[in-house]
Amino acid sequence: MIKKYVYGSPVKTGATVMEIAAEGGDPAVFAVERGERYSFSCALGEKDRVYGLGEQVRGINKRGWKYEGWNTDDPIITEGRTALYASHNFIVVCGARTFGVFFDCAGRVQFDIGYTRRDALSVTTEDADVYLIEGEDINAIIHEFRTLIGRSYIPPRWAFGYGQSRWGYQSEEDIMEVVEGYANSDLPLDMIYLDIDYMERFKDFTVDRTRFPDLKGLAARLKARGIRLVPIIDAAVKAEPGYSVFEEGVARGYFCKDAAGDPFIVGVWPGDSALPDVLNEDARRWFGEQYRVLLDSGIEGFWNDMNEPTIFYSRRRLEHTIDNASSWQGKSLALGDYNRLIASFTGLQNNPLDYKEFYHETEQGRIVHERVHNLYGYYMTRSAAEYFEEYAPEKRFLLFSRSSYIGMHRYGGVWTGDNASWWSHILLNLKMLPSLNMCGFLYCGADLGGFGGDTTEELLLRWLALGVFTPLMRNHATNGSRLQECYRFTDMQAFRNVLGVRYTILPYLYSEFVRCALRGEMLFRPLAFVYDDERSAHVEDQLLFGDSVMIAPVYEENAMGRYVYLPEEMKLIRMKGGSYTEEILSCGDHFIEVPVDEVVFFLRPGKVMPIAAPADCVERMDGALRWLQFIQQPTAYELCEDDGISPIRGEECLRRVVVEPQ
Ligand code: MIG
Repeated sequence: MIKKYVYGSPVKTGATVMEIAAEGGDPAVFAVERGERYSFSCALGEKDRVYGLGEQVRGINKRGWKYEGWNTDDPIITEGRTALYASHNFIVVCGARTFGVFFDCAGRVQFDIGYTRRDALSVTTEDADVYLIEGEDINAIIHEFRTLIGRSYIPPRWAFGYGQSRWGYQSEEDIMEVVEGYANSDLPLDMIYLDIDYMERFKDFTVDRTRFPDLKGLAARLKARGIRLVPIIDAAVKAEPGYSVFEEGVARGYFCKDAAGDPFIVGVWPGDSALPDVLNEDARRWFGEQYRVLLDSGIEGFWNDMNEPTIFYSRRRLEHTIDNASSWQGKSLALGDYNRLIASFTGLQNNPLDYKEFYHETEQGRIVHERVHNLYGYYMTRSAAEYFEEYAPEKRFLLFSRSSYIGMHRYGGVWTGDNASWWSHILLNLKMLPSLNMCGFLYCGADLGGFGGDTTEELLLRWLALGVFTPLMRNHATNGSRLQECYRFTDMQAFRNVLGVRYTILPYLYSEFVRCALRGEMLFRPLAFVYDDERSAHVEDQLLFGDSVMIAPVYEENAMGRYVYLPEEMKLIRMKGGSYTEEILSCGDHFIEVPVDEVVFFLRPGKVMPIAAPADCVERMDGALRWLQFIQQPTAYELCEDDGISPIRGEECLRRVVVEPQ
């Protein structure tokens, strides 16, 4: 049951798809205070757990820390952070009383979940629609919430293959080197990503002709080999006379404007740039249409970046800062002055004051950016998705974004931004999966191998052994870091084994994904959502993956394996490429040895899992199925059978197959 409460006059965010009449009064679970902000608080019982918040730091159980809904580009992702690239303001309090609550507010939202006081929860918002969701148990509540926010995005089937990316591929030669590197080492590849270097001086929707003389030809040649090129699009458009996207946007008034009505100029990769006003319907349509030049070149997938939106500096603040700095010329600086001078420059990036200085022209009137900050990535991505639908209504496209807000899950997926080649980030990747799923984001993944810093062969292999389960499986790294394409390392057979598992389990991954999207279920669930025992309630490093499988990846360096808790008897599967061994393990704790060239997972009793033979790309899989099973009687499985490309409209694509015990 969902109840809606309205505080102030909130901006309509587009998060939900159901009209619900507002209740009077306040949600009974909270004490509500009205001041400059609204504050919602309640007690937390000793055993209460709190789930949700989608893309965030820390645990699956969010209790014990303070978090913020405020989309932020900051590539140092540590435990001390309170906000990442996305705001997913949905939580479920689970315990003596179990309820879900969604704070639909596009401005800053603060969550204090047992931080100030271990026994109290408090959330503060600006004007907001607040949805209280009650149900039989946590799964029912989440299902109800997913109905409220609408069906999740389903990418084409090829987007479930393995992809290689790197910031630094400069030219067609670089791309071909990667493609051949994978082919020569007999490693699979479905996607290769183009980062900002393919553009002409970082101008969106342009291609550098000297380094990529024939993008269309390249895309076609790669596609013939089963590989898709997936270019990046940045939020801001270079402010350059003669550049048609900029000139047209200015002429039509489609960029965000300052108080005087001029385009608000920010510095990002191309230098001075303007931000398309994606919250304005006409501007959004226009920005989406710009993707056409790349679609016409045969491109079928995109990743949208810098859409928090990131501001390295605003023109105005930079000028002011430079003036201020020059006023120190020839003077002696005391340490305090020196520190302030430095801070005036480092503080230019994503300065909160800049977000107060530009406006959106929306159907709901002119709105200062700060109030709708968290919607920018959502609407940038929506602009592309809505245009794709118009461009080729009979086709699904790959689309994912760095920044997001709930509601965007209907239009695209997410990657979780600039992680690092740290062991702790494998675990962080795992912990984010169920919370993202709760908020509707099913197509998601982290930069495998780590974005920042230098990876190692072992770290990459272990991370891939988690990545084989995540819908978006992409190896990506930053400029200047150690090269981390799989073929750069020594033990090729190990990489073949691990990547091969992805293709082997693909029929299962795809079927589970589509079913979860169609029915508003979670692909990754914490053990606590399925098992009632006290131990399961606290497991933070294992997950249910679909309905049949439990995963427990290794996330420590030089580990021989790891302890795994089995809440029930399960069948241990050790998989290398297309081959596997099985062993039944009893309920309880087990030390599982896991060599780096192997992927392990656990099949639940009464369950089956469709698998295939590995191939070098999704399109070349032969379609023959095998079944892993741990059953005593004939068991039904809902297999997704479609062409992998056409839009999925309903459950017709799911076919019930009965598997006989063997
Ligand atoms: O300021 O396009 O998160 O994946 O490689 C950095 C360059 C901009 C940030 C993205 C990352 C991408 C990088 N981008």
